[in-house]
Amino acid sequence: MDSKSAVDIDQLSINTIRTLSMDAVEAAKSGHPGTPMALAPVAYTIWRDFLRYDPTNPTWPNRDRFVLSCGHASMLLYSLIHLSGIRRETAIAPHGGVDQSKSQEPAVSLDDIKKFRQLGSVCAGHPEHHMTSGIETTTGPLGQGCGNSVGMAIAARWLGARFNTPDQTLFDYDTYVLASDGDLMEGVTAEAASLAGHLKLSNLCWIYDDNAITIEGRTELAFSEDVAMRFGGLGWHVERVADANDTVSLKKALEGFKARTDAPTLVIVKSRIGFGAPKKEGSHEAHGAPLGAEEIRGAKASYGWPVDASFLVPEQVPVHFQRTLGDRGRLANDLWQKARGEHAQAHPSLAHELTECLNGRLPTAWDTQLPQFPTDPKGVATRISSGKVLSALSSQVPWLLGGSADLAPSTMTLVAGAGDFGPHAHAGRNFHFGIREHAMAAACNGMALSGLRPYCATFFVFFDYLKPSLRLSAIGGLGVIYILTHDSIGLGEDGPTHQPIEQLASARAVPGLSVFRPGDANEVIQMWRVVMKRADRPAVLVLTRQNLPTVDRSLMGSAEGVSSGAYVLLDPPGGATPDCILIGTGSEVSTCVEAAKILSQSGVHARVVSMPSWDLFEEQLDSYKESVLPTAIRARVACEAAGGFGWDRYIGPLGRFVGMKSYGASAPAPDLYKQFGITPEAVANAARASMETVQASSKK
Ligand SMILES: Cc1ncc(C[n+]2csc(CCOP(=O)(O)OP(=O)(O)O)c2C)c(N)n1
Ligand SMILES: [Mg+2]
Repeated sequence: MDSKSAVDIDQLSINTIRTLSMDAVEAAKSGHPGTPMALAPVAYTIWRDFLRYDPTNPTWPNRDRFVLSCGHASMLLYSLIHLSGIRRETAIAPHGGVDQSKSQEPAVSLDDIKKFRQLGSVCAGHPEHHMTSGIETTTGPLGQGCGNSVGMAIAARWLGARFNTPDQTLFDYDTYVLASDGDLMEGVTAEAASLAGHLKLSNLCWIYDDNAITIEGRTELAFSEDVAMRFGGLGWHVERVADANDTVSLKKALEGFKARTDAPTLVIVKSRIGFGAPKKEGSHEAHGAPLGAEEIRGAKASYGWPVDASFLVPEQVPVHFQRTLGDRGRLANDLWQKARGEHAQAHPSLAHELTECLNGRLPTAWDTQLPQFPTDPKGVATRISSGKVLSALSSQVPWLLGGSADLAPSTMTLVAGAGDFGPHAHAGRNFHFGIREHAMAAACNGMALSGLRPYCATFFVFFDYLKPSLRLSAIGGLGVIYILTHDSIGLGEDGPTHQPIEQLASARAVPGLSVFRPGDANEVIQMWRVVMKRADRPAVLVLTRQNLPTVDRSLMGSAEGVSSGAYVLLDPPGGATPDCILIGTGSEVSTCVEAAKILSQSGVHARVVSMPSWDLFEEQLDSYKESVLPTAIRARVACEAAGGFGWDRYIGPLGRFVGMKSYGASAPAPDLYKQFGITPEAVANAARASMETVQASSKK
């Protein structure tokens, strides 16, 4: 190809991305055309010259990652996926293990693009990872993609340290991110950038679209910091490109990234939103609405494009993507597969471990080291029993790794002997995320997307600090394990700012999230068993600071009942029909057991149900649910040291809730339980009251 036609094909490719994006938004009558138009040359340069990506094998484990953090520019990504011919992959092996199916179907066809933003389309309004091959992570909430990318870069380092050998480099991928003003303004990005700078993640490159425009207008309305200086201060290497259309300078800047070995890179690129649109270029009007026929014709004319053609893909453009990105990616993938074969020959057990990890399976011996917890009236805090279980699991599952937001000594998440992950220690499995809960969760999403099984930990009250990323774990079906301790007023003296009230209801309201509040050490073991087997959804483990008695299982229901979400812990002696049901979770299970004893002294037969997980209980057959909570027994009490929101569904209109109606207070835990009336006596009284209500209502 001579240099003239080389220029032409570049321009043709860039303009194809632009026009596809404009046309799709126009057809959908909604969407964000301006940023794809402006960033087309940037994305194109990355994909043409840098990205190691095999479109025929989009889950190849050592592929470079491309993250569109400004997910509103989704048409940019769909255009790239379409033009580069990424195949649709049904992920039998979610992280590019051995068995993924090799479909010949495109992940995004031109027809799909024509159905942008319509029901059932693979081209959703914002990119959704679980829906479409080629989308590395779900983005749209600004800042999340930036946070995820730090986890992806961490995973590349960890996988490299674990599986590379002197002869075979199996993991050395880079992660590229496109980020907008909104991304850079979000707090999670600041946390993530700080962490990445500290960890010297030189395999991470963010490209900042410095277009000086957001929805309300020019960024000078709200954003006047010196971004380069900020990132310099965070330990990043900073490159600048004065014009997004200058692909030569872009290439140089990206080469600057490739050359760095000691810092992540930020490339600040000045662009004009809606590039080429006669009236809307450079204006916030190009951000989030169709351009309109007139502007589209004008923009197409300025590109030298047939003004009346829509969804036009010149046939040489996909061919060009094949010859650049495609050929480079296929070659790299072929070499990698060869290296993996040699790796398997030379290091069979390591290779086996890698296969298990990438296939999302548990090693055969994963649960062989689990501790046993004998009956103990004084008991142990669930954060402590959980820490023991975590250590036992870690010893068998190398890719179970994580850490806390500076609370490991409290959350019991430091695994002895597992080593620390740090700027120069990539094999470590204890992560120190710093006091950055939000970025911790966002990074864990990125780690989960890379084949690892991450956990992260903090106090339960700071659930709210990480919630936006947790929500994306749930939307994307990512098996991040959230270990959240100090779960109620039971934490005591730290007072109301640290005592969760509404967090349980809030967690239970998240679709696709498992929430557990185990009642004793043996429930903790069973909870972990369930969680480890469900890598396709996130889990929140709500654990106590204070000791809980370890229940005598020879007298009570087996803790295996945890796997059904709720189970009968204790029934009245002699098979008597219960007069009432007391439902407890976590620390209040033993309160309910004590209440049952009190009631029995006055001849009232109570059933005690331990209900560690609502969502798991909801998954059970109706017949099982009926066996635990028989409809006929309407006198019910739920006891939980939290707000009562949502409990009506289990206690019904005649039941009572014993728990918190306000924020807590600063005092020793036993005083607080008395102060707020969460005691066996209160539960017993509530049961009597509920029984009276039932009686009164049946007389009516
Ligand atoms: C967390 C979050 N807050 C708000 C929004 C709504 N929103 C979408 S894009 C955007 C800002 C647009 O400006 P910028 O990020 O610079 O993107 P550009 O228009 O330049 O592409 C906002 C506020 C969002 N997607 N995520
Ligand atoms: Mg902007």
